Amino acid sequence: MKSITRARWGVGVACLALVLGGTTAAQANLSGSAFEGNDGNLVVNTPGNLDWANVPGRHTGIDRPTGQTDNSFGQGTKEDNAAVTVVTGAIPPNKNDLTRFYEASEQASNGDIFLYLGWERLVNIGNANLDFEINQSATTGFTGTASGPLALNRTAGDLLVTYDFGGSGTPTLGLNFWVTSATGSASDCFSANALPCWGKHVTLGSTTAEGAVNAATVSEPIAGGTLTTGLFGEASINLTAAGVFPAGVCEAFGTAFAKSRSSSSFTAELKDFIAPIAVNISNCGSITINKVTQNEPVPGTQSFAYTTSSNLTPSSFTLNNAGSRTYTKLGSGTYSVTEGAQSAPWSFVSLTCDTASGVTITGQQASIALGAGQNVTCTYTNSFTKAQPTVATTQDLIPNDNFILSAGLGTPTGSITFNLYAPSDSTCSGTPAYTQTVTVNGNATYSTTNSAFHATTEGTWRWASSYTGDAYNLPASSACGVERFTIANS
Ligand SMILES: [Ca+2]
Ligand SMILES: [Ca+2]
Ligand SMILES: [Ca+2]
Repeated sequence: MKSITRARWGVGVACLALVLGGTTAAQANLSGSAFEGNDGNLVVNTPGNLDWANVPGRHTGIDRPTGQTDNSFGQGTKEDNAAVTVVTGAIPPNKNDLTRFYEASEQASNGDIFLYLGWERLVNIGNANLDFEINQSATTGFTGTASGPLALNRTAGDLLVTYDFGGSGTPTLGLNFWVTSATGSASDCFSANALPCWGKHVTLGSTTAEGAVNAATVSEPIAGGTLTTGLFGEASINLTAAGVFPAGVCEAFGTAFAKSRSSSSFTAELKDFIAPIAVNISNCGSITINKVTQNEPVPGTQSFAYTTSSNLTPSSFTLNNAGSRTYTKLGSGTYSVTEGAQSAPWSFVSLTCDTASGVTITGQQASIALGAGQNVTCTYTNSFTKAQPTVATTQDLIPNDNFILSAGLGTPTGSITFNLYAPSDSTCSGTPAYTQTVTVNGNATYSTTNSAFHATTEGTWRWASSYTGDAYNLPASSACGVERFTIANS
């Protein structure tokens, strides 16, 4: 039903265009837009305005180099064909050889969605008849290097912007919607006699759209260089005024491509194309949730579950104590966003949203009746009570010992064994807790080199060390516990 409504509306606009078409005030932007869409150049002429050189969100499609590797539609492909064939080879000299196209879109402060389109061609052959196809979904495999058969992935409501320039004067801009058996009947087709097809053609009037082709050499600030007369065309379209975005309905177009027609006839053969690029033309709103924790910083993360009553995606996520998350491309509808249960020491402080329009806040829940194109930002604030950490300590030490060998005859040899006994062995008679043997070479002080054994058991630890003696010296020992230390934890 939607497409039928659009088709009827289009008839009225077509009549209107006949009246207004010749009276378009040159170089005035569309009402509500700052884009210089009909001055036939790419640079800003009036400070504060936008043009291709500075428009935000500009997307660029670049064709393959002209010549034998350029690809185009072949075998009589026409606009209504969803099944197309891609061939390679030079574009015939009497057909438009596209080189690049530009796209940008924005939502004006009055809520209207504006679409800006630009094209460039290699040679000025006079007429320029081309179309921009703008689809909701991408076609798999439709890339700059595609060749052979291709099935264009068209969805009901997809857009075809027609751009017909007769070689001088103002281009004629038009719009068709893709119609399927789910949204219309064969009588809704503009040219074809079977579904699916492009629906009734709407000629866009001067309050809805404007465009121009360069009538003199202009600079090309994006690609560099200049473009001589007739090599550049642009258009600015108020898609909302053109009926693309019916009130209260969220729609999003994600891909666009440009193609040249052989003549001004809608059913003329398609020739050159520039492969699709990703775009983001949408009237869909968004909900942004900010999470604020008072008295930051706080280590760790806290989880919040957001319950939803409709297609809020994702349905849940984890935020840091301070963080934000934006849900985009939401249709009109009511969304419920709820902070999950707070457990001690966390406590809920407040929930606010930046607009009261359509928003009802109950406790920790925001119920948002989101209108198409409406953006709402909500902020949760919570707080926490500082925790009192508990403390426990343990001590250990790494023991070492010295053995001073003196008064030995000659240069004593042999070895010294150091033994350390745990507190449970007060007579140094069992197995040592730690032992080390060092080689003796003369009268000197010998030391252990322990760095790994830790004494931790509470009580008194005892050393007992002994020298082996040699051919000139008798053995010698230190008595058990002459050297000792005590670990006390209380
Ligand atoms: Ca311009
Ligand atoms: Ca300009
Ligand atoms: Ca091409």
